[in-house]
Amino acid sequence: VSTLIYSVVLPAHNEEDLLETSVLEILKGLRDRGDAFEVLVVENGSTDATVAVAERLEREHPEVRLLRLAGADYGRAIAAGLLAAAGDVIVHFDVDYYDLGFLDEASALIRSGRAGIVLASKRAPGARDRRPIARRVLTAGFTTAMRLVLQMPVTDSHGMKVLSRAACQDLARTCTMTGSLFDVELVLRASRTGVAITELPADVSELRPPRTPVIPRAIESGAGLIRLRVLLWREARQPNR
Ligand SMILES: Nc1nc2c(ncn2[C@@H]2O[C@H](COP(=O)(O)OP(=O)(O)OP(=O)(O)O)[C@@H](O)[C@H]2O)c(=O)[nH]1
Ligand SMILES: [Mg+2]
Repeated sequence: VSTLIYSVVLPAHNEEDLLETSVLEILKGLRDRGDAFEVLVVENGSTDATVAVAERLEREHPEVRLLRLAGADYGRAIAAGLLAAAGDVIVHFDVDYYDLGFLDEASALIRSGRAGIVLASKRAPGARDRRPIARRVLTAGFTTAMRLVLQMPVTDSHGMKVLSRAACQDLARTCTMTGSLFDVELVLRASRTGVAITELPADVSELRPPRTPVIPRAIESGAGLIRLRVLLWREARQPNR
């Protein structure tokens, strides 16, 4: 069995238009770099041809593995990808947002042991966020809420990140939040257990316009934040649950 360096976890839901281009670009980038890797496409709940596209990619490229779960859920997909990953360095990309330059910089920090998680932050000094204004405002509000409600030690936990498998796989197993709150829970639990977390400024331009309207998105995030707050309070009161 060869030792994998990278596992790229790529959650995919209704991505028939972008999946192939994104996977091919990621494959090319990593093949050029020369380290052994796998790309885990984690699909759930798609109603378009995503599964057919992913199955074909899996047949044609030995590095591609498809995981399928029931029921659309971003958080559960990421969790499953982290748990299935065999590489020492886990890279979480989105189908519409990935950056091999970030992978290089972040994985150097992970491989040297200087960080356990490296986040691409849309809110860090020097970040460039070219998404629509409504998304940027939402992110700014969510960052403030995370810091106030959860004492979150970082400015952004969504989107691209690189993680040390040794530091994060057990943690991922303990995280129960679904949807977009999974990332928040993982980063928070990691910081609470002493995993070193570094943020690099992100340069974000997504490959397509947002798919969820901003108000439902804000409600989902806000409600999730409250659920996570309550979960952590309950845990603190019954530590041996
Ligand atoms: N497996 C899985 N992947 C998902 C799900 N929802 C989104 N994704 C994937 O997560 C990544 C980001 O999804 P987007 O729909 O672009 O979400 P976003 O950019 O956070 O939000 P929008 O601004 O609303 O588009 C993409 O790779 C999607 O395919 C889901 O329910 N299940
Ligand atoms: Mg998007």
